[in-house]
Amino acid sequence: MTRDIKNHLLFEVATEVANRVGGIYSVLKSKAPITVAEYKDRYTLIGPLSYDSANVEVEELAVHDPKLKLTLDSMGARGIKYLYGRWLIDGAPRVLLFDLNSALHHLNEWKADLWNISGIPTPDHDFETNNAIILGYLVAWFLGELSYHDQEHAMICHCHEWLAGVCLPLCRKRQIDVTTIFTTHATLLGRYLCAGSVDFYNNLDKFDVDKEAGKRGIYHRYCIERAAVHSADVFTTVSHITAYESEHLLKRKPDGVLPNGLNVVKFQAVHEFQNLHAEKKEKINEFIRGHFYGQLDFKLSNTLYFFIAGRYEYRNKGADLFIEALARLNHRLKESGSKMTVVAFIIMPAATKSYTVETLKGQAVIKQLETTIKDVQSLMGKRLFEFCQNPINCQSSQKVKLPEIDDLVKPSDRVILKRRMFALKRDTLPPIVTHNMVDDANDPILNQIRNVQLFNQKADRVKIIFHPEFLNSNNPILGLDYDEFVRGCHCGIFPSYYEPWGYTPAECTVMGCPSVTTNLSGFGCYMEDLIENPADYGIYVVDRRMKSVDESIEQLTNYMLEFTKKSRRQRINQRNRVERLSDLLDWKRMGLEYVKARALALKRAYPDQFSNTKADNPFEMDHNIKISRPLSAPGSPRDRSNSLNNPMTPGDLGTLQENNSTNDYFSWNLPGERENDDEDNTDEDR
Ligand code: G6P
Ligand code: 1S3
Repeated sequence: MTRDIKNHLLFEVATEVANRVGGIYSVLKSKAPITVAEYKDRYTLIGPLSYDSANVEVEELAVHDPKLKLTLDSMGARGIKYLYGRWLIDGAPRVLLFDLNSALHHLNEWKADLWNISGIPTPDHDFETNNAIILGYLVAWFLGELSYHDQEHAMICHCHEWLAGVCLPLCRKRQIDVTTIFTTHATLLGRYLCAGSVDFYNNLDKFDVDKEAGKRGIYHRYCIERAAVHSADVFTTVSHITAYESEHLLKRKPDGVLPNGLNVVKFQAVHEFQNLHAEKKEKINEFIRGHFYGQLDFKLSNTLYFFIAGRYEYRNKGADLFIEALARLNHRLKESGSKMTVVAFIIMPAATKSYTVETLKGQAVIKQLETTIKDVQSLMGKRLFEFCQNPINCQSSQKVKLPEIDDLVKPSDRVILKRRMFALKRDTLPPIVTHNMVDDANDPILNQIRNVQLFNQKADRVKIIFHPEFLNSNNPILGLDYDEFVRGCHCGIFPSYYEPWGYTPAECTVMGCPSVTTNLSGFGCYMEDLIENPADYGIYVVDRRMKSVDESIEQLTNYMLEFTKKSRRQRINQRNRVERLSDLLDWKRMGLEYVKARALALKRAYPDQFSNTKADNPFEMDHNIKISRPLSAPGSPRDRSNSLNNPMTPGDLGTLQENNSTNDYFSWNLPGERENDDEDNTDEDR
């Protein structure tokens, strides 16, 4: 059958559509503007309907397209409930959310079918898998009906993660006329194995995958993931390192890499984001004054804020390495008599009961002191005014009397000031953790802090604050949203062991905050591939691949130590350089990889409509150019890539297995976009 491939329809399927859970939500949401710009209403995101989040994130729309209406009416007539609408985010993409409960009565029938067609077993008690099956069967039902009613357009179904992957073997088995893409954002086995204590990367080719999955009780999930991988027309992942992992654990070499981008909002002038740093740092300073009340014997102007943030996966996200390196840094700073203090924040949500009394008290006593000082200041101002305007104090130009301190600060003021200062006395050390933990004694982060004895002692040059909850601006002790907090900090430290991509250092980059990442994270590898020496641009890559654990910790310690030796001027310069890399992470650039994947999917389904020369493979490229060291007023990295015919994108570093023509399929620009608008890269040393 001949379908219109140029005006094809695109469906992206995921469980995090209009439903914030983790990284995939960020991918879909931040990518929406460029996908909608390319597809308009030919793009629809499909997922399960979560009433709580859909109520606030989705506006219902009437279904106007007659073929879509026929399809949905027919499903509706058989009891399937859904919400069709507009996701209220930038780009406002269309969404189709299925109420999984409305199809629950089909579950056993569909499980039996899945077993019959693919031999995938499904135990009763696994709620997540049950939902994945219902979603998969509903999507396959929808695509089957739609491709029957709409025989004009080609269709691409792009599924993210195993939870949204069940429809793929079904589409293949039922020979539904759609072409499919599967993207894995992490492998099931990879995540489980790394969280244990295996030497993962050196044994990737040796794992008995079925046995390992069975041992961890995830064999059925693994089967779904593997079936999705092998039935998709195009298989992709988010980084080269995860591509390598997928090849071994899922037994298919990915066709390409689709790295994650961000919606980069650039300021008109460089100094604006520098001002924001100073403004947000002052907010963190306020918190620190409260937290360290009575013991603030270090200068805030000589204090650096480091942080790690993310899901609480102690080993996978590198919290273990971070704490050990902080202990070594503390030792070195003390030994060298450094005047710098490092406050290290750990922002990882864990089960908690409430804020600790000591944490709340710290903020309260400092606020009281501040209020009292403001009151006394105002009284002193009035008294000073009265004193100066009184003619007795200025009888002639030779006889001018200026006020003594006692004329301005009265005994009652002294009493209240003394009371406030007494309230600042404390016998205890400033707390390590801001909350009462549900399981304090067994918490891995707290136990590691106990091991290395970083207890916020006076002599310590490294202080630790563990905030086991994500930040938000309504937080009573540290009232900042996460992005404001990042802007106020000096360096993000993300020494992950398992990190298919890693949004945290990427977010730091677009906000002009230097960061530490690793060569086991997709982001770190991407930066190493693209930039000759990422450290020059404030991206420090810890080698966790070729070095022993001890050597990696040493490298991280040295990076942090070097950072503490930088002057303010050097830190300002470095922030400018980091921020200049944000174009590399913009979806306007990263989105090209998605375009290539879709081109390949169409080509595999409709080969006759594409040319077939090797040079035309969209994931292959002739040039491999690295961004060189920054000059004191360097051009934007974009300058280099713009000199090429095609801008270099991450997939260009990989190889694909099949020929495809970039010219066949992608040549698009966002409306009103200029190619060459570098203007703000000149004032580094101002
Ligand atoms: C920004 C501000 C400067 C401030 C600096 C502090 O660049 O524009 O006015 O001096 O931040 O930087 P620091 O690294 O010491 O926090
Ligand atoms: C995954 O989420 P995670 O933090 O469990 O997907 C993210 C989006 O692709 C990715 O950035 C991250 O590395 C993966 O690990």
